[in-house]
Amino acid sequence: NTSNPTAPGLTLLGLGQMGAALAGRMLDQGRAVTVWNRTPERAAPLVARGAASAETPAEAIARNGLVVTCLLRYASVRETLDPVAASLRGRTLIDLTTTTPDEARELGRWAAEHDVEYLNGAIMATPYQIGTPVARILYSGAPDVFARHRDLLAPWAEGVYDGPDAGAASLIDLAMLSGMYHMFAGLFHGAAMAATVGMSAQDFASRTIPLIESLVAHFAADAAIIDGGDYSVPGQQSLDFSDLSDILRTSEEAGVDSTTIAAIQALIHRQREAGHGAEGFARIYETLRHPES
Ligand code: FVH
Repeated sequence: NTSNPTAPGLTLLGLGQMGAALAGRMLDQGRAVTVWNRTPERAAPLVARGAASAETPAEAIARNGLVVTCLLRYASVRETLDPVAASLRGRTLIDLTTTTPDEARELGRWAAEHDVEYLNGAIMATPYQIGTPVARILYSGAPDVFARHRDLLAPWAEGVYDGPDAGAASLIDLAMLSGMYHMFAGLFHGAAMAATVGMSAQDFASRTIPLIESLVAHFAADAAIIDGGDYSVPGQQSLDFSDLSDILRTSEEAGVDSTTIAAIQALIHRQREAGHGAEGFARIYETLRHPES
C-alpha cells in the first residue's frame, strides 16, 4: 500500500461485503479513505490496511469532498444521510446502494434540495470482482459530476455512464438482472424436468451449457429485429412454430411446476391471437413492452 498524498481522498459509508471491497481496493491504490459503518467493528480490518475510521457519518463526511454510500437498501441510505444533510452541503454524493429507479430519482431531488452533487451507481459485480476486468459500475445523474469523478472511480470497475436521468443506471441494472433470473429459472425448470427420468442437475447442466452458449449470440440478432420493429424478417422461427404445448404438457405430466414455461406460452398466444403467428419469436417483446395493447 503505497500512499499517494496527491490523490483526493474519499469517504465510504457502509462496510458490508461490497463496501469493504470498495474501500480495500482504493486503499490498495494508495488513496486516502475514511470509513464509517453502523457496526463499528467492521472497520477494523480496513483501519489495519490504512483507512481512517470515523465514529459518526458526519465526522466521516467532513473529511472528504467525495462521499460514497454502499448500504443495504434505500431506507438505510436515508436513515444514515437525513440527519447529516447539512454536513453534505457542497460535497459530492455517489450512492452505490441497490435502489429502484424512483428511489434513485428521489435521492437526486433530496440531494439538489441540500445543495449536494449526486450520481447514482449500480454495481454489476460481486465483491470479489471489484478491481478486476469483468467489473462494471453503471452511473447516471449529472454528466459533469461523472466526468469529473470518472478517473477517481476507475480502480473499482469500468464506469459506464447511462445519462442524466438519475434512475437510469438502476433501471438498466435491474433489467439485466431480470434477464439473468429468467434465464436461470428456465434452466432450473429444465433440470427439474430432466430429474424425472433420473438425470442429475449437473449432467443436465453439462448437456445444456453448450446449447445455451451457441444460442446466446442470437440475442443480438433478435435485438436488431426488435429495434427495427419488423418481426417478419425471414429466417426466424415463427410464433406458430414456437408453440410450447409439448413442453408444457410434458412438464405437467411429469409433475413439474409449469409456471415459468406457461408464462412464455401465454405471451406467444397473445401475439398469435392478434394475428402475428407467422412472425418471429421476438414478437413477444411487444406484449411485454405494451401489455395493454
Ligand atoms: N454483495 C454483492 O454481491 C452485491 C453486488 C451488486 C450490488 N450489491 C449492493 O450493494 C449494497 C451493499 O451490499 P453488501 O454486499 O455490502 O451488503 P451487506 O454485506 O449486507 O452490508 C450491508 C451494509 O449496510 C449497512 N446497513 C444496513 N442497514 C443499515 C441502516 N439502517 N443504517 C446504516 N447502515 C445500515 C450494514 O451495516 P451493519 O449491519 O454492518 O451495521 C452494512 O454495512 C446493497 O445495496 C446490495 O444490493 C451488492
